[in-house]
Amino acid sequence: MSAANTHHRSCNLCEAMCGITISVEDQKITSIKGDPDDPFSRGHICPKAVALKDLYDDPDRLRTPLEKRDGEWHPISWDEALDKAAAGIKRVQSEYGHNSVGAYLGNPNAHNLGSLLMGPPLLRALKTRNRFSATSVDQLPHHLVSWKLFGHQLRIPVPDIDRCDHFVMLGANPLASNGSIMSVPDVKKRLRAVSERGRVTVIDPRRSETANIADVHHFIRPGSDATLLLAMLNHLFESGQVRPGVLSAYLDTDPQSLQAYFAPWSAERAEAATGIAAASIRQLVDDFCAADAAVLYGRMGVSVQTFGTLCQYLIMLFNILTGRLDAPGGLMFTTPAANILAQTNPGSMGRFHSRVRKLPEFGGELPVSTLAEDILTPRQNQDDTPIRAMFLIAGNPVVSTPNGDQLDRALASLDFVVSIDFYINESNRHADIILPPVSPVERAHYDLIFHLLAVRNTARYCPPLFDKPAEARYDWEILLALQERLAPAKTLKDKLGRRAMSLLGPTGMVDLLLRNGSYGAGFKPFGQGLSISRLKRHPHGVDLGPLKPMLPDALHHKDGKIHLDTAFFLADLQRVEETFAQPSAHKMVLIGRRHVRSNNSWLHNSHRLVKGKPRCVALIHPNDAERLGLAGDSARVKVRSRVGELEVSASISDEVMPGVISIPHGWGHDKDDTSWKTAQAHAGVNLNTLTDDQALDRLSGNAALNGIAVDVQALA
Ligand SMILES: Nc1nc2c(c(=O)[nH]1)N[C@H]1C(S)=C(S)[C@@H](COP(=O)(O)OP(=O)(O)OC[C@H]3O[C@@H](n4cnc5c(=O)[nH]c(N)nc54)[C@H](O)[C@@H]3O)O[C@H]1N2
Ligand SMILES: Nc1nc2c(c(=O)[nH]1)N[C@H]1C(S)=C(S)[C@@H](COP(=O)(O)OP(=O)(O)OC[C@H]3O[C@@H](n4cnc5c(=O)[nH]c(N)nc54)[C@H](O)[C@@H]3O)O[C@H]1N2
Ligand code: SF4
Ligand SMILES: [Mo]
Repeated sequence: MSAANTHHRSCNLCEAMCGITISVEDQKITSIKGDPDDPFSRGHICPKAVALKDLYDDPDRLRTPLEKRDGEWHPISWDEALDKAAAGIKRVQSEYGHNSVGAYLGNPNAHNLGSLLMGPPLLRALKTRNRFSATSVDQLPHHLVSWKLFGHQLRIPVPDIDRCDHFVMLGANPLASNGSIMSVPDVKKRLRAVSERGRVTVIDPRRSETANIADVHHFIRPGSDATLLLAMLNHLFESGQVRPGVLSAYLDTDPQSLQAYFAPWSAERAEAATGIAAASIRQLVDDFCAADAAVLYGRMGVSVQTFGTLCQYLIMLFNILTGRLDAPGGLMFTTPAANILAQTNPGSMGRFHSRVRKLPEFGGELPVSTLAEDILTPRQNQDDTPIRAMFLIAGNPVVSTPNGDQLDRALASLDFVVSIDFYINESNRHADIILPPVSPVERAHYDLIFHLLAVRNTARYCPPLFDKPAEARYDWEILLALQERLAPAKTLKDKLGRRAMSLLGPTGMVDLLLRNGSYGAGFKPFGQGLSISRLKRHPHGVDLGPLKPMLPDALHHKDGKIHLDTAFFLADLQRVEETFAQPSAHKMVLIGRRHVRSNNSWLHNSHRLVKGKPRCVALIHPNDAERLGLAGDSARVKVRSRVGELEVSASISDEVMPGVISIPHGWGHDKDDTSWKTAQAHAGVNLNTLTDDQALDRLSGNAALNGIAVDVQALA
C-alpha cells in the first residue's frame, strides 16, 4: 500500500475498465471513487464499482474449499480438495472416456487475467471436446464474422466513438451496460459529444436509457433487424451510394455483384417486418452517407437472436460499403499494448460437432444451448459418450443459458461436478467440490481482452490492493494445480514450461506480451518501451492515442484480403424469406434488459446494489395491459413459452413497443442451497426459464435469447 493509503486500479466488473481510486484504512476499504487522472475513463464510474468492496467484505463469499458429503458442505484443505477434484474427473474419464467431462467457462473469466492465461492449459489437460462458454449466449457472431472476413476471431473492429458524427446503434444499451465489444467508459458523455457534432440514432424495441439521450429512436420488432439491414443495403445500392473507397483494394468480391442479394428488400417490405417507416429507413441511410464520419454498431439485441450472425455480417458489410471500416470516426481496429492474437486460435468451425444435435464447434467450443441435451440424452451406441461430469468455472449457466430449468435437472443428474467460484450459485450448488479463488482486489489485474476492444488505445496495470491470505489461492494457481494433477508434466520441456508459467505468474506473462508488443522496446515515447515496471510508474494508466488505421496489417488471410464469403453468410437469406413471408402470429415477444446496478447473474449479494424497488419486473405496453386486463403497478403476470413458465410483477409502460415484454436476465435466486443470502432475499425470476435451447442463430449456434414467442396472462 502507498503511504497515502490510496490505491489506483481499474474496475474489472464490466468491459469499460474505469479507473478507480480506493481509500484504505487498517486493511478496510473506506471508499471507491472514479480516478480523474485515468486518461481513458476520466473519473467516470458507475454504481457497481462499490461492489468490489462489498465482494471483498462479503461474509457469504467462500474462503475455503468445500466438499459435499451426504448433501452437506464441509470445509476441506486445499490439497485434499484439489486431489479429490482431479480424482473425481479422472474416475469419470477412465470409465466413460475423455469426452464424458464438460467445462463451462463463465463471463468473469474474460475479466480475470490469471484465468485467461492459465485456463487454456487446464482445458487442454481435460482432453474433452465438450467445452462451452458464455460466448455462445453472447458475442459468438462477432467472432465468426471477424474470423471469416479478417482471418482472426479476435480482430473485431470497434466504433471510433470520439471522432464519429453519426452513431447508429442497434440492440445495445451502453447507458446501462457501459458498452460491449466497445469498451467505452463514460459513454454518456461520449455519446452526448457525438450528438453535439451530429447525431445518435438508436434502434431498439424499448426506449432504453440510451434511446432516451439519443437524437432519434426507432422502435423495432424484436428479431426483425435483418430485414432492416437488408433494406438499408438495398437503398444504398439503389441510390448509388455504395462507396467503399480505399477498402475496394482489399475486398475479394466486387461490391456491385452483391446488389442482387438485397434487391428483394424494399424499405416498404422492411417496414412491414420491423415497424419502422420506409421513409425513415431511406433517410437513415442517406444521413449516414452524408455524415463525415459515421458508424453502424449492433450488440446483444442483434447478436443474440435467430439472425445474430447475419445481422452482424450485414452491419459489417454496410460499414464496408460506405467506406467506414478502418476510417477515423467509423469502425476501427485497435492496437492493444498486450496483444494476444498470436497466442489465440484464429478461429475454426465444424472440426467436430455436438453430441446430440450435431452443431459445429467454433474455435474449439460447442454452443452451450446443447449442454443439457448432451448430458441428459441416454447413450445411443458404443461410441457415444454422454457428459457425466462438469467443470463450472466462474459461471452460472442455470441462470445464464437457455432453458435453465432443463440444465438445472441435467447438472443434478451428473456423477461429478467441480466448480471454481467464490459463491455457491444456482448452478454449482450441484457441485461435489468447490474451489474458491480470491476476490478481485486481492489479485493483480491487466485487461487483456477489453483493451483489445477499447475505443482508445490505453494500458493500465494494477498490482493487488491486498495481499491474499496465506491459505487463499488465485484462480490461476487453482487452474495450474488441477492441470498438474490431471496431466502431470512428463517431459523435461513440459516440466520447465510449467515451472516457468508458475514462476512468471500472470504479471510476468503480461510483461512479456508488453515488451514484445506494438509499444514495446521499440516504442519511442516511453524510452525503453512499455513493460510492467513502466506501467507501475504510471498508476493511472498510459494513453497510447486514438485508434489508428490498421489495414492491411489487421488482415490475417494469406491473400491479404477481406473475404466476404457471401456463400456462407447469405445462405441465411432463405431463412429470412421464410420467416417474414407472413406477419408473425405471436401476440407477445420476449426480450431481455440490463440495469446499471446489476451484473449478469451475480452482484445481487451486494445490499447496496439490490436495495430499493425490485428491478426484476416485466415491462408491458399499456395497449397489451389493457388487452390482458392488467391494471395498476401491482399487477402480476404468468409468462409461458415453449419450454417453461414463470410469474412476475409487471410494470405498465410505453417504453416498450406494443407486443413486446421485457424481463431482465440474471435473476432467479430462489434456491435455498446457494450461499448468497442477500441475493436470495431479492430473488427475482430466472428469465432463462423461458428462453428456448432450440432457438438458435443458425449460422453460429449462438443462442437466440431475444425475440422469444410467449403467452402472457394476467394473474388475479
Ligand atoms: N436471457 C438472457 N440471458 C443471458 C443474457 C441476456 O442478455 N439475456 N446475457 C448473456 C451474457 S452476454 C453473458 S456474458 C452471460 C453471463 O453468464 P455467466 O457466464 O453465467 O456469468 P456470470 O453470471 O457473470 O457468472 C457469475 C459467476 O462467476 C463467479 N465469479 C465472479 N468473478 C469470479 C472470478 O474472478 N473467479 C471465479 N472463479 N469466479 C468468479 C460469480 O461468483 C458467479 O457465481 O449471461 C448470458 N445470459
Ligand atoms: N449493468 C450491467 N452492465 C453489463 C452487464 C450487466 O448484466 N449489467 N453485462 C455485461 C455483458 S456480459 C454484456 S455482453 C454487455 C451487453 O451490453 P449491451 O449489448 O449494451 O446490452 P443490453 O443492455 O442487453 O442491450 C441490448 C438492447 O437490445 C435491445 N433488444 C432486444 N431485442 C432486440 C432486437 O431484436 N433488436 C434490436 N434492435 N434490439 C433489441 C434491448 O431492448 C436492449 O436495450 O453488457 C455488459 N455490461
Ligand atoms: S462502468 Fe464497469 S468498469 Fe466502470 S465502474 Fe462500472 S462496473 Fe466498473
Ligand atoms: Mo456478455
